[in-house]
Amino acid sequence: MNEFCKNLPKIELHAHLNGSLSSQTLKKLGCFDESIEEYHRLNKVMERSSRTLDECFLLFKVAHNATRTKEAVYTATKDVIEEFFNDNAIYLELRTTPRSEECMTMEEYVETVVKAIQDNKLNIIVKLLLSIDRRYQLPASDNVMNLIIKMKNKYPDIIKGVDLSGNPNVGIFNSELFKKAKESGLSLSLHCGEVKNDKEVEEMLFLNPDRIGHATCIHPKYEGSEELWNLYCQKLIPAECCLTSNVVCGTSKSYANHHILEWIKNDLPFTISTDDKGVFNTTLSTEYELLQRHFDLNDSDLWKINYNSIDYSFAESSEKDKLRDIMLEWKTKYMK
Ligand code: 6MZ
Repeated sequence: MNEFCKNLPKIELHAHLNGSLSSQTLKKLGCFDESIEEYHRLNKVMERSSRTLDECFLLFKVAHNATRTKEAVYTATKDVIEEFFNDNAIYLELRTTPRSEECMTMEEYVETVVKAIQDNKLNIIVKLLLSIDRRYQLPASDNVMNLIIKMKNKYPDIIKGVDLSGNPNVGIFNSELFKKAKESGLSLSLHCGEVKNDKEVEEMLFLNPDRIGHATCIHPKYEGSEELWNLYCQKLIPAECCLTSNVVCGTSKSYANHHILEWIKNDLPFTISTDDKGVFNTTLSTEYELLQRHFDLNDSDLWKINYNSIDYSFAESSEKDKLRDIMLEWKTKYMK
C-alpha cells in the first residue's frame, strides 16, 4: 500500500451502506449461516475477477440478509464508519435505501442508521443520504420520498440528501419525484449514465442535481454522445467516480480506459469514491492508489482532489471550513 494514499486525509462522498460491509462484519452478523446455499453460489461469482452488473446486484442480497434487524443495522453502520475512519477518511457521506423487514419498519431502519451516526465518537464527520431504488414505481416511490422528507426534517444535521440508485438496467427515473426532494431542501445525487441511456442522462442533467454518480456513458468515447457531453460541460456537475466498481462490473473496460480521463484532461469537477467497498473488496486509499498509478497524478494532485471534494460535499459551511483546515494543516506538516 502506498503510504501517502493511506495517510492522506480523505473525503468519501459515494458509499452505499450495505455494499460497504466488510467480510468481517458480514461474518459477525452471521449472514452466511442463514443462507449457506446462496452464499456459496454467490461466492463463486465473487472469486472471478470480473462480474456483470447484474451479478454484482445479486451480491447485495447477502448484505441485506445480514441486516434484517435493528441491532444488525446498527452494528453494520458503526463498523462501516469505523473502517472508513481507520482508512483516514475525515468526512463520510453514507447512503442507504430505507427498507422494511419483518421486525423493522422503514422508519425504524432509518432511525437506527441515524442513531449509529449520532453515537459516533470518532474523529470523522458522517452524513446520510437516503436512496430511492430505481425499481420503485408510483405510488411506492412517492411514499418513500415522503418518509425521506419527514426524516430529513427530523434530523436536518445528519440527513442531507437523496440518491437515486439500484440496478441501472431496470426501472425508471421520475424527475417529478426528485424535484419534490429539491424543493424540500434535500441535496440531490443521481446515479447517472452507469449504462447507456441517453434520454435519461439528458433528463437528469436538466434537473441540475448537486452531484452525479458514475457518469460513465456521457462522453462520446464512452457510449455517450457529443450532445450529452456538451450539455454536461455547460452544467459542470461534480461526478462521483468509482474506479474499481466500474471495472469489476464491466461498465468501464479497464482502469486505464476509465472515463475519468476526460474529467482529468479537461479539468472538470470530480471526486473519488468506493461505491461498495465490501462488494468490490476495495478501500478509499486503494482507489487513490489506482488513480495515481493509472493516470500519472502526483501527491499534490491527490491532495487537491480531496480538498476540492469538500466543496462538493453536503456538509454545513462551518464543517467545510473545519475540513479545509485539517487538510491544509496536514499539507503543511507532511507535504513539501
Ligand atoms: C447503482 C447501487 C450500486 O442502499 O442497501 N447500489 N446502485 N449502481 C451501483 N453500482 C455498482 N451499488 C450499490 O446498499 C446497497 C444498495 O445500493 C445500491 C443498490 O440499490 C444496492 O441494493 P443499501 O445500503
